Amino acid sequence: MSKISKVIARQVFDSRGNPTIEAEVFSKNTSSSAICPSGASTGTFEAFEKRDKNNKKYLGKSVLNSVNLVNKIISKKLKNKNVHNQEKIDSLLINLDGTKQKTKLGANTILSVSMAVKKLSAKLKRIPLYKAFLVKKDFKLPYPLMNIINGGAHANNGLRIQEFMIRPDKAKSFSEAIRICFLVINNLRSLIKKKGLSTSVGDEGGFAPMISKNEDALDLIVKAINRSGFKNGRDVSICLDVAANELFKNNLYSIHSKKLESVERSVKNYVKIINKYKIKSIEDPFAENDWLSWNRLMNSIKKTQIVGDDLYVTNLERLKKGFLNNSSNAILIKLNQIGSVSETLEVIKFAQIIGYQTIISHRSGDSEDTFIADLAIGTNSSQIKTGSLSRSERVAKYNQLLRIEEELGKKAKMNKIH
Ligand code: 2PG
Ligand code: MG
Repeated sequence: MSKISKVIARQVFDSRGNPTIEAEVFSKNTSSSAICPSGASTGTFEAFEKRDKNNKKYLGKSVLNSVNLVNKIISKKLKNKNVHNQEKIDSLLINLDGTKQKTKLGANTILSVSMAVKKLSAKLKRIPLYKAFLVKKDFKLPYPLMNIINGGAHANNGLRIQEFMIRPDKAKSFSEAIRICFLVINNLRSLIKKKGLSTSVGDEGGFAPMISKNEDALDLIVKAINRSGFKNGRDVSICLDVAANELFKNNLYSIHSKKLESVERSVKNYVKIINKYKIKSIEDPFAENDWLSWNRLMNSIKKTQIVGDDLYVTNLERLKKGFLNNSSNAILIKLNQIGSVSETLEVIKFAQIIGYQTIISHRSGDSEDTFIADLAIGTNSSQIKTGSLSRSERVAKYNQLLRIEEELGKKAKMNKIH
């Protein structure tokens, strides 16, 4: 047994330059730290992100109260607790908070400590972090869902859809997966340049050219895939995150153009673009409470992966509801949507039992912390969504996966995607 001696926290900054919390957990002279990420297009049912609303010094965005909570209260509570008993530590923190959405302590406060505990436990056991989760052998690498064009709330170009991603289905290794994405991204950059558009990037590292039609973005991506010598829909697949919460008004949606349209029309248009662009995965095609429309889409498609993000918010109760409603066949996993490592693992376990694909995800405000790269492997998740091959906070996760692939050597295999 290794006992926690103290926990300290500090305010650091995320990739958007906003304050966030880093916790550091100590056991004698050894320590591990973790940084909490932060979303922009957040679901209503996500656990609460605590910020100092009244502190004008940081425009109400600082997390100094959370830092205080860790230093003054959480540290005392966790002192002498066994660092290897993650579930016990997480439930202590959850009970200390005592609210449904972690509004008292803040999910960001709790999660930073929870992740740091997990890291310290692995460090003290002298095992790599990816070996400290659910899978104990036959580790598999996830396919990257690489976000190469940013729109929606992550850019200011007017694109309806938030994320246009590619998945290198042809890849037989993770390094090959990255090479394929690298080629497509470089060809995409040339194509965007040729059009006289900006090649600057959005929050998640994808290009954010001033185009506003979804189909223009999709055409550019298909061209880039072809130019790279790959076949769209076979070697490389296009995947989308619509983030439809942001495009929902009076039971109508403005997904396919600025004009609001009925669910029926939206479904028809989805089927159209799925066929035309051989789209393999769509995340949040409808709003977080519009269960019926999700089911409608599921009944209208055959093979497409339908991913619940804002719909489930990594919450077991919502996932169960979605399963009964046949809302999707995959779930996006974000640690800070629920606020602790143990609860996240519970959701992943359940999702895999019911046959859902699990996709581990970053947030649009992220950091140099690479926890999710290890989590993807350690939970046998088939995919990871962590931005483009640009911006160090995104690339850090890919680099960590490359390191793990190297460490696994000949035993390294890619996961399966259906
Ligand atoms: C999403 C995420 C991550 P945000 O919607 O899936 O890409 O964005 O962190 O802004 O919620
Ligand atoms: Mg999403």
